[in-house]
Amino acid sequence: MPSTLDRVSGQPAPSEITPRALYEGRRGWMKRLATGVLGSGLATWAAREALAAEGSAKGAALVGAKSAVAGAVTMEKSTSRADATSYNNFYEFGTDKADPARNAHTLKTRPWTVAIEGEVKKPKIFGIDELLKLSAMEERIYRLRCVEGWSMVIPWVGYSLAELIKQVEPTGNAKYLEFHTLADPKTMPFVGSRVLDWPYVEGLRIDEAMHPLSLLAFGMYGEVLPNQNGAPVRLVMPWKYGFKSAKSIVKIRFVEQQPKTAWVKAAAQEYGFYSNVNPKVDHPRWSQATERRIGEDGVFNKKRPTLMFNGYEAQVGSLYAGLDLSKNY
Ligand SMILES: Nc1nc2c(c(=O)[nH]1)N[C@H]1C(S)=C(S)[C@@H](COP(=O)(O)O)O[C@H]1N2
Ligand SMILES: [Mo]
Repeated sequence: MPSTLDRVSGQPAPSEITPRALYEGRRGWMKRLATGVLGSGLATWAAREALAAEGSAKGAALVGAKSAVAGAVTMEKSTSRADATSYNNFYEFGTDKADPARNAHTLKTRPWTVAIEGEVKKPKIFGIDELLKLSAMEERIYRLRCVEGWSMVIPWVGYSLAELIKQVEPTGNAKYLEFHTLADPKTMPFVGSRVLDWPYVEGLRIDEAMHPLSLLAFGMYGEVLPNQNGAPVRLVMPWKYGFKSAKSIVKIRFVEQQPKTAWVKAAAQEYGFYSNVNPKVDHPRWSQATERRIGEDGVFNKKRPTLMFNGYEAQVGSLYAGLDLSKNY
């Protein structure tokens, strides 16, 4: 059966997604990278098709019991593992969708620590094996909606971020969490490029972070996370645009002020702090009313209606009562 992956579909080009100045900065960077394939869109699609066909090597098993958290297991058909592990955004490894699968083999996921700092009574540096044992693993099947207009359905393995937060006992001053991800120029070829101000920093309000749907993920499809999907530990925020779901986390700071996230620094008028999925608030350069489900839609189609809070409104809507969502995008 031919792959149903989009080839020249409504996917915005990187030049549309990234602000022009940054894009031009990246163009310079890309010219300096002497890798024939990067320049050619067609070659890149072909490379990704090949990666998808191969499938990335299977990882060690990591299974979880079906989550009992309300809304955590959608009945929608999951995206194929091949697509979810070959069509990625992980800008530390490149800006084309095929780059992470091609380049992230250099990421060293052992040893790995996650430092918990700031406004907590029990700051601590957790080793990854300790984190893996901190709470029972659950399987959660979430929709993932990228701000670019595509979506997937992915079976993750992990536990609620709240389990980790409870262990470190936030102080009364902890209003926000700031997530720092690895920025290692030796193993990540685009760290040092001007695409973003590295490290990739993300943030959440503490009540958002404590919500039972906020997931600390270690695996997907019943296996440990492939590097390109954010090994060994990442966030998954199903009601927010995908870029809030920071990959390969090394530090979590509890802070009083709203964090300056990498995307807000890059283009605050396009990517807000909240970034809740919202079909009624368009991106300044494209509509957010509909989306393309990867592996499902035709080549040029973007026909699925996007749902308020990505379909998690019943669970998370109350977090935003009284907040003007068109101003707090
Ligand atoms: N560190 C880091 N995390 C990141 C990104 C990134 O570039 N760097 N991209 C984000 C974006 S835009 C999306 S859509 C999701 C994609 O996750 P997936 O590749 O596992 O589907 O990861 C997010 N997390
Ligand atoms: Mo994204």
